[in-house]
Amino acid sequence: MVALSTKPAIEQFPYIETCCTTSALFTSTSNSIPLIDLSNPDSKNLLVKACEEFGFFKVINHGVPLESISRLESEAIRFFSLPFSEKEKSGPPSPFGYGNKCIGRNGDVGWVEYLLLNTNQDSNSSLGNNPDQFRFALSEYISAVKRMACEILELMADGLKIQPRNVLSKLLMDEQSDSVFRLNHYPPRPDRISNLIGFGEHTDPQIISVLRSNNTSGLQISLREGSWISVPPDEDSFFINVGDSLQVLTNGRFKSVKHRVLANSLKSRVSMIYFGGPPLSERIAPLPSLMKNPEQSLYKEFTWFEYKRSAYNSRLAENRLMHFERI
Ligand code: GA4
Repeated sequence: MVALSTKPAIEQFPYIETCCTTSALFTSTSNSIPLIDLSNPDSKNLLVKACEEFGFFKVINHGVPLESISRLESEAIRFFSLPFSEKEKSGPPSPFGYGNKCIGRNGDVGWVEYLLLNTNQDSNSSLGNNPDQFRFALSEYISAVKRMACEILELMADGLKIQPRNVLSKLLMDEQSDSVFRLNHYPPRPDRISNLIGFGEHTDPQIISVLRSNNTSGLQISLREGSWISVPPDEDSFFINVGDSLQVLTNGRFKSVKHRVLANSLKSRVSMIYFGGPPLSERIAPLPSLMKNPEQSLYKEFTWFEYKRSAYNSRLAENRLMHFERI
């Protein structure tokens, strides 16, 4: 049994409003979430379409070995099952480490506990009682998922007909790539509470996010017109999000997807997410091959460092790109 610490009190947690369009909130539209088979020769075009329409899709035939997925999931479950006093030794997240209920540093809370890790540096923080085994599982999984993310970014470049095909993937391959890894545990919701928010609505600031979860539901994505759709869980597949930086790199052609997690289940949800980011000094601007002239850029000039600093100073639900749009 995994216990969360006692504060903040349950009354302080955000809920979703169910007064108006409950059916729209919970309509199961599994058919409409794009499914991309990476072994399909047409996947490059399907990827582009999915990124333009949803900023989100599900991937099969991804090449990530199932053993590395289940090895890391077991390590994550082992870690989250430790007594709170043990897990606390890996926190607080500043920004890396163990966090419980508090997300970021600006007052956001959710029914979640998590571990945030830097993918490029060996963290000094303690990682439970078998840290070497945990670190091995992490590095094996992150390498495989990063490879898949790069393959997807190269297929996107092919689909967009831009050269060289590693124009996006090189940002993740760079030794200085500022990528992050997150393990989330959403404990079952308390009996008396429904519609509890696990992780509030937001877009991811990075280029691309690769998510895998166990078979517990909770993830929802927002469609352009503002309704939310539930994403049926699938532990054998990966879900890919377009991040804010990819929206800018494609001059708004790809949409970074707003998403959230409801801790609405009686089962625990465990998710693992790789957030592929560029080096801090990288200039984030529309790729020249996607514009006729620089005047067409929808965004002001900025580096990833500047965007990240602004993101970390914001609340989760804020529209962070707004401050970087050209008027
Ligand atoms: C969202 C994507 C990643 O989970 C994350 C999050 C980060 C955090 O948990 O510390 C942020 C959030 C995320 C965006 C706005 C800021 C920063 C919480 C928050 C309120 C690790 C990231 O890079 O940005």
